[in-house]
Amino acid sequence: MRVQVAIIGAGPSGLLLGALLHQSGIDTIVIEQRSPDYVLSRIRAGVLEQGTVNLMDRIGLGKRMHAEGLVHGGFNLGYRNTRHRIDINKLTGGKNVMVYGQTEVTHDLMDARAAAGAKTVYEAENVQLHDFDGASPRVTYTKDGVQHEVQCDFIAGCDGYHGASRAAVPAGSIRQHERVYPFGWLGVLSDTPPVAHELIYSNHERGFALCSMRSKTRSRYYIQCSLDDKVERWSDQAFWDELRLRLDPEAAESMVTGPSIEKSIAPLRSFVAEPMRFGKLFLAGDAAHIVPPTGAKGLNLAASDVHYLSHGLIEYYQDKSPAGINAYSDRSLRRVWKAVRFSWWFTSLMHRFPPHEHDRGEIGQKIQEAEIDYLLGSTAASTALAENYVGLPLEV
Ligand code: RFL
Ligand code: PHB
Repeated sequence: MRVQVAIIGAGPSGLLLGALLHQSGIDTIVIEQRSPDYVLSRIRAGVLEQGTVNLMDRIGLGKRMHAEGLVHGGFNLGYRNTRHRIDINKLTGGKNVMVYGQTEVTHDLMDARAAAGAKTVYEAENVQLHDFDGASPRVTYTKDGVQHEVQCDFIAGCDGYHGASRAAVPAGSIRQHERVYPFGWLGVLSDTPPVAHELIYSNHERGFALCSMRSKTRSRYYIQCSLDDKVERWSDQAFWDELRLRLDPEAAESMVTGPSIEKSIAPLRSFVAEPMRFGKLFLAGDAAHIVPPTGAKGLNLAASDVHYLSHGLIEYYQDKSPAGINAYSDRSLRRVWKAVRFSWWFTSLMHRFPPHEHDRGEIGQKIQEAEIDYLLGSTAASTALAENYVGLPLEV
């Protein structure tokens, strides 16, 4: 088989890229190693920036998102038993975020791709990338015991942090930057009404907690946990008890608990691979970079990568100009590094660090508290937080 662009991975970045290219008449195949149900069972992001919302609108998939998504003009910082509202709408001159789960975004993209009859292979095994440094890239995979080969002009590596695409790049051609944080997040999804109308990010001496949601009847909560913690150690009751201890009295009092429908632990890391292009292979989304979830930036960065990459590829096919694809890596990385900085900063501000951590101990804790005090008392500092939270502008 031959296509113009072979896309590896049917997460948000792969499916979004597929939709944007399809809209411009560019022929693609999406090759995914898991089943659609497996992809949809991963509970991840919940907060979309305006730029991500605009992309969904641009491909005609905004209808359900606007009907079911929740528009938030602010969020709360919990600190010393008090909730402080960050009015992101006012501080950014009218910008908001949209609470609409990654599962729903992926669902909408999968349905649209199927309806358009675009080529998608699920449960592809042994996906391998070949000759992307030459004129004729290829992707091979096995499906139901039969080996297949796809010839293409370009390969988009949208297969996440553990995927085959970045791993196919020779070690000498790629620089990798990484920080692993000394804690993880234990997350619970439950069919209970959210504790508050907007998100609460809570800095607490027992550890960070986040109250988020998927709808008015479905909540998503996280608590900071140690890296060696195990999900099996946390009964639902133990989770609710610990979460309650980390919230202000009003939130603790009004929290509605119920059985968890998903419970998982995620480690936190910052990671960037540079560059994001190797000959005819482009990396996008988590395949190229990871941020800790505190700033809600991962999915939104995947969307901005795909925005730049789709522009470059469309320009290549329609105007015969390689300018956009040549600029892709630098353009994306400028935005990526700013989100890496913001996510690192917000993570450092909100979590409890082990005392032996570099630059922590008692003085680190005191500096963290001074910074929160400063943030809550300074319009300039709150504006910087709000500006980053709603998402920095996309270059055109
Ligand atoms: P994905 O979603 O990992 O999708 C990659 C796809 O590639 C497939 N794959 C392969 N396919 C073929 N061959 C191979 N060898 C393959 N290896 C892997 C995988 O099965 C998968 O289907 O990457 P993508 O598309 O780049 O999307 C990135 C986002 O998923 C990620 O950045 C966000 O979920 C991060 N994130 C958040 N981002 C936000 O913008 N806002 C949030 O509120 C937010 N909250 C979160 C998060 C991530 C979290 N976890 C669990 C890490 C909360 C959490 C807890
Ligand atoms: C979520 O709802 O899963 C979520 C929201 C905000 C974050 C991270 C995760 O910063």
